[in-house]
Amino acid sequence: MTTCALFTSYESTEPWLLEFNRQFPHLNVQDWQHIADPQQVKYGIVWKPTEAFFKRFPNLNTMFNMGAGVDAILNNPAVPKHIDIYRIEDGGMAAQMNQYFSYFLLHYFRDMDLYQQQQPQKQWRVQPFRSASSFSVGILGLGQLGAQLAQHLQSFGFDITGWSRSKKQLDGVTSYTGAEELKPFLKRTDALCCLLPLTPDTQGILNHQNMSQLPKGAVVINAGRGKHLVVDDLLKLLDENHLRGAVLDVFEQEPLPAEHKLWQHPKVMMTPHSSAQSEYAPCVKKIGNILQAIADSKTPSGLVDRNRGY
Ligand code: NDP
Ligand code: OXD
Repeated sequence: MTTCALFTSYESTEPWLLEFNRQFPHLNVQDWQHIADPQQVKYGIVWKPTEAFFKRFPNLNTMFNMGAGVDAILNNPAVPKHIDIYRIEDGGMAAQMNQYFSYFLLHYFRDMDLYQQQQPQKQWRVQPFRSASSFSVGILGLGQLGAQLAQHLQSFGFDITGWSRSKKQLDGVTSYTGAEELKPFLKRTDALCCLLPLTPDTQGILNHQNMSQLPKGAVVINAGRGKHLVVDDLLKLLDENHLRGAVLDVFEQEPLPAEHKLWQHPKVMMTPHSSAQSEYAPCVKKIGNILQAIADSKTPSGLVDRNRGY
């Protein structure tokens, strides 16, 4: 029987174990601390595993990251280099990202920030009409989450573009690729949505040089990783009124320290890394199906390319 060791750093393993048992009763998924014979364990199902986990299971050869982003696991020196890492593709997160970005994009597109400022002044003033097709939403990263967001946002009639490493053929989406197409992409983007993985190539991509290419009055929404953003560059562009506002879900240090200046900034809206969470049922289904594919000697998708960093 396949034994899998389950490790979670932020919550009880119980709901995951129940879901594995419900969907895949033939798999022996156990809390990592309760496994009687750690030597025979080859599979780990983890979120931010500690060194103790790898010490306990010296014969691991495959790991499932219980989230989409693998930056933490790839940067964890305790993770042996020979282990195959699979990540969660979608796992219920795409629908949540669609809700999250829709909410904030409509906030700005329908001038809710301006009406919020008008209300305490008792100002009855209708902001000028703007057609949805003139509002350009640019998505950094057209992967599992970004591509589904690009499709979803079309129902609002926005002009949708995306930037990725490889060219995409997505209905209604203008695809930009590579460093040379970043500038033209940014120049036409009114709302920049970041859904990139954090890699050496993407770290700090939301910097002054790039964000100042956005048209005056643009907004930035970052749900990728905190290290994509250079916070001081963002604050400068907001304070100079080049940018209209920003929404941040992810931060270099999480939880964001109480003394951080971002908490107080009037043009910044923040959420505590809550834009999309791994959902038990779809994530367990993905992991179970990958284990089955491995057992059948098939090549499942979701294998992380360590050289690319995602
Ligand atoms: P994918 O790996 O499916 O997609 C990544 C996309 O980024 C791809 O389109 C890829 O291009 C593009 N990309 C990567 N590197 C570059 C580069 N150097 N230049 C241009 N494009 C690049 O990831 P997901 O969509 O599943 O997730 C994206 C990220 O979202 C995660 O890594 C994580 O950081 C974040 N996330 C945040 C959550 C939150 O709660 N805040 C929840 C879930 C995810 P190509 O297609 O050509 O390979
Ligand atoms: C993820 C996340 O990467 O929750 O899945 O950020």
